Amino acid sequence: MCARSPLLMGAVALVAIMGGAFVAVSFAFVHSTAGESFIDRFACVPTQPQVEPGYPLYTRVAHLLTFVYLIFLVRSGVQILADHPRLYGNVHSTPGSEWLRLRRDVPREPSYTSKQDSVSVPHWLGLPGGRHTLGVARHWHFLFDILFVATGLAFVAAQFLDGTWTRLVPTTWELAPRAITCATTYGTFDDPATGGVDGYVHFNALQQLTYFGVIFVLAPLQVLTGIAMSPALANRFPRFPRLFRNRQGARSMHFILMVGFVGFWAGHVVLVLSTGALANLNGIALGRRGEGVAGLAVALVAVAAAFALTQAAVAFTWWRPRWLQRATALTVSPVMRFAFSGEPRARYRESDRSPYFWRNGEAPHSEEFQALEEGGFEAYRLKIYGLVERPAELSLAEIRALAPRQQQVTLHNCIQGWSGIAAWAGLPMKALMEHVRPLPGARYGMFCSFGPGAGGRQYYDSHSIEDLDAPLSLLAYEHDDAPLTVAHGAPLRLRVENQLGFKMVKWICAIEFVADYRERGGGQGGVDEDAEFFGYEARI
Ligand SMILES: Nc1nc2c(c(=O)[nH]1)N[C@H]1C(S)=C(S)[C@@H](COP(=O)(O)O)O[C@H]1N2
Ligand SMILES: [Mo]
Repeated sequence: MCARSPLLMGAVALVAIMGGAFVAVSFAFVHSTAGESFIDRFACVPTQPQVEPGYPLYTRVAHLLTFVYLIFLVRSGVQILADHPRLYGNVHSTPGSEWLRLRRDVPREPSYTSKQDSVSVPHWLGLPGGRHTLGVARHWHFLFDILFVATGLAFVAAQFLDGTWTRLVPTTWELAPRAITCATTYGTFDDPATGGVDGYVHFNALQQLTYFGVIFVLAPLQVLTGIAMSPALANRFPRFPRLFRNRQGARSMHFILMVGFVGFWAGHVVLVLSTGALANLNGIALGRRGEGVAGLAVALVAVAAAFALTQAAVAFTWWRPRWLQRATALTVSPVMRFAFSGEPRARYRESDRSPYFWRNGEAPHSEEFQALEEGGFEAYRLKIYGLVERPAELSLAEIRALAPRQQQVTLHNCIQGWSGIAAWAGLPMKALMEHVRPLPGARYGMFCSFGPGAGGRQYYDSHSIEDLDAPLSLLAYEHDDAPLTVAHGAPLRLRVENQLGFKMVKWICAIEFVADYRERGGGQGGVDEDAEFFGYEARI
């Protein structure tokens, strides 16, 4: 709380000061001689040719749907943010370098994990609310992404087909000075409509510019910054995340654009209500003119229903979380597998390494593991079994001897939001598989951990043979030129560079090759997939 309220108060103060300054400047401008001649020259009237007055049914429906989608997206987005409530401009996510954070300094003890760093969200704000519920929040977010993009594309296509795009798309630079006149008109608490601009027939210049910006700039940028956070997409198009500097730049911008959407709503609602609410709402909700209360009634019902719908989604989340998980597995995952494929490569230099590398996961505390650790892992044997021609039990020395040590400097992407660059060295999974020779029926490798996972179960996860065969899939025994520490997963931890961090099992105890991961554990492929409902395809 202590960290939060100054931030909130600061934001409120900033908005108040900027609003006050805007009003003052508007009055000064309107009453100056220069201002008067400017307004004479660039009136707040529209610049587009006359089209059919009013809003066709499809516009009203798209408007309503987008409103509902955005509530889903903002609420689930806030939930995802709360899992790592820090925003950075640098890709290292170094504590202390945040430009915005809702969390105190990172404690110095090496056992502190990023999961402990997550914060709780109220159930009326987040979707679904609570702490560390981003697994399910991501399903809502991705499902509504698809709806949002599909509806947006259909709306824009319809606008171009029926010619009403001229209401939105600027066709002359004069729109900018005219929009200034509109803004100062609002700033002096005047309504441009009294000057003869009827919003039902024409948007004024400021409306046109703003709506155009939201639909054709803000929304596409929001999609681009969202997918720029995918490790798999970055492997295929390495220059793409650099448009936003890096993964954290994209994440920061995704947040700023969200604030932009919410700010637009606030301004939009205030202006709709303060410039003839009843007439405006009849136009927006019913597509007709008039002063009746029908439009207001429909709008109120729609807003209440939209909020009720998202609250129902909160309840649905814990009623049928598997359905939610299945819904993205059927819709989002195939798209991700197709579009976000591409061989991972190590594109970083040793000098790019992060000064601080976040840690995650609860270290093993079994007596068996403690004994292994005390003996310097001399007695450790990695068991490889299941659908393989030559099952094996290998000591660390044998693992080192199996193939030349491979080193790679890569970017790690945690599902919670942080990232970091490190050098990992170890045995390529490819070399290990050449040694044990998976049988033709083997399709997945299952990695179990000595450490505990969600719900007190043993941590495990799995990968397809294809992903394990990639040149950068590694059983790491070194981290940044030193033997792997227990904090980072000693004696062995996995690297699969086109996936999110949770798929990279630490403190590996054994590898089993199977025909289908559904036959093991809770059936979802990993402990986080079983207990936290994470999606199996962790490419974004
Ligand atoms: N056994 C085990 N492995 C694990 C986890 C865990 O909780 N238990 N967390 C995963 C997650 S979410 C991440 S981001 C990475 C973090 O690796 P690091 O601690 O070396 O940074 O480990 C992964 N491997
Ligand atoms: Mo993670």
